[in-house]
Amino acid sequence: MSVTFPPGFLWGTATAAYQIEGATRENGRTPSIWDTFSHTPGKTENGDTGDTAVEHFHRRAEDVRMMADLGVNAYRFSVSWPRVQPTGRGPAVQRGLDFYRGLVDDLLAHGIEPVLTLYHWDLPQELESAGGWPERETANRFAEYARIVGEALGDRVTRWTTLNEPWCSAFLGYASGVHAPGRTDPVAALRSAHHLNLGHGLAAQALRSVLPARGKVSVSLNPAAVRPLTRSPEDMDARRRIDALANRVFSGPMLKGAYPEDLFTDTARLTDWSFVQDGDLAAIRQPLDSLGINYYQPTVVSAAGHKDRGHEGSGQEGGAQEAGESHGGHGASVHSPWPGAESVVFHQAPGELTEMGWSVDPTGLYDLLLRYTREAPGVPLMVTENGAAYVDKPAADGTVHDPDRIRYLHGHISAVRRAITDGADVRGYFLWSLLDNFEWAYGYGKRFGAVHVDYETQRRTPKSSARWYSKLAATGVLPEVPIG
Ligand code: IFM
Repeated sequence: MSVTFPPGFLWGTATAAYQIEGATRENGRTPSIWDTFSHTPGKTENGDTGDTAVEHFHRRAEDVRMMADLGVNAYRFSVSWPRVQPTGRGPAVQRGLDFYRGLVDDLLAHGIEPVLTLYHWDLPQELESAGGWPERETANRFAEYARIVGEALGDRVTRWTTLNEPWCSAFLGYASGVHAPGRTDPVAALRSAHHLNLGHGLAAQALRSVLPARGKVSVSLNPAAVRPLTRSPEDMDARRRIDALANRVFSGPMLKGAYPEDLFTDTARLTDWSFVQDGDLAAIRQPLDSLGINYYQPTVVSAAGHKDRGHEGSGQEGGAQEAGESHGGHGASVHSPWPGAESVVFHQAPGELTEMGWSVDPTGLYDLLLRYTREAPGVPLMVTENGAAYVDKPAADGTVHDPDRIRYLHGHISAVRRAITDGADVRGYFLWSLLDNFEWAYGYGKRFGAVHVDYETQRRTPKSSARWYSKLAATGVLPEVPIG
């Protein structure tokens, strides 16, 4: 029986500014925390940086034409804050805004809906030097930047996302230090989580004050599909702790206007949370026009004492959803990204692994879609990231075959369809990623693209998964997985 999606479903691809644009010193752009971090010896694989990335800044028109050839009807991209507002305060740089206006116009001219993310991790370095996300002022700065971009592009962009994966910004950036700015201070991470929440709420309000009535505001979270290793009370408690730190720390204030009490208890020896001020929770809980879910793999946890069966308690490898887990990757850090839950042990979920070492398990996506259907009633969902890294090598004739990725996508997109059948209001799916790109601390070694990039020549070659995805986008019917 064919697997069919509702008419009007968005079939998109996704990228982020620092991972693809390059041109980091052009037109007045100043360094972001990722420029500083990637230029610091030892922080990224091979010392890779986003200086050149895949030259999207200069190949924008070609890349949009390629998307149009693939037939996708949406494109999720992020705006580089330091390209638009180099110091993170004050007036915008017109040439920075012009780049994104041109991109949006190109997309619209090809019938591709722009889905704009304001923050995909590239904080202007100047704001980090002034304290970064642990400081409240950064949330105010973010709201000002949101207003600037909203005013400039609100006439042509309908779908807006405030933050991408604030968990990574707070806990990989400030606790484990495997992401920029590379700090290892658990209290700074908790403060950052709150100020990212506040920044989301203030930015949502700023956007709504300048966007036309059709403007839609969202946020993309990377919730962990956390499973206990066993049903023992200890393992169930490990699950609860990680659920609080990975998921409810954001969904609590954003959807319910409150932090979970157990999070306060679990972190009481670190902080009294007095940085949460009167009025903050009301500011954070803003109506959402949709909720973005990014998903890669499930997270299996147990209480301490299971080290024989699991990975080290830092949770850097093989456990927490997507990045919680192993974004940081290449092994430099021994600091936990889980303040107050450092003793929890992370286990590899069973099954096939991608090149990231992440397990292929679409049921985690299904579970999350049904969970957020319950927790955010009436709020449509979008899968704003899903995909996999594999070793994709061009064949002698130049073609790139990636059957593993097709199988991964087929399994996960089938899970989305099952979730819709079971009551989830999912309106779109965005494949991560359009192009092979800079995979943060892993550098260019991990390829997530549906389109292969030869990093020497910057030549783009759609992989077989891109062709497969294009059939899906054209018909709304899930194509079979080719044999062999
Ligand atoms: O490349 C990242 C992206 O920037 C955020 N989500 C996960 C992707 C794969 O690791």
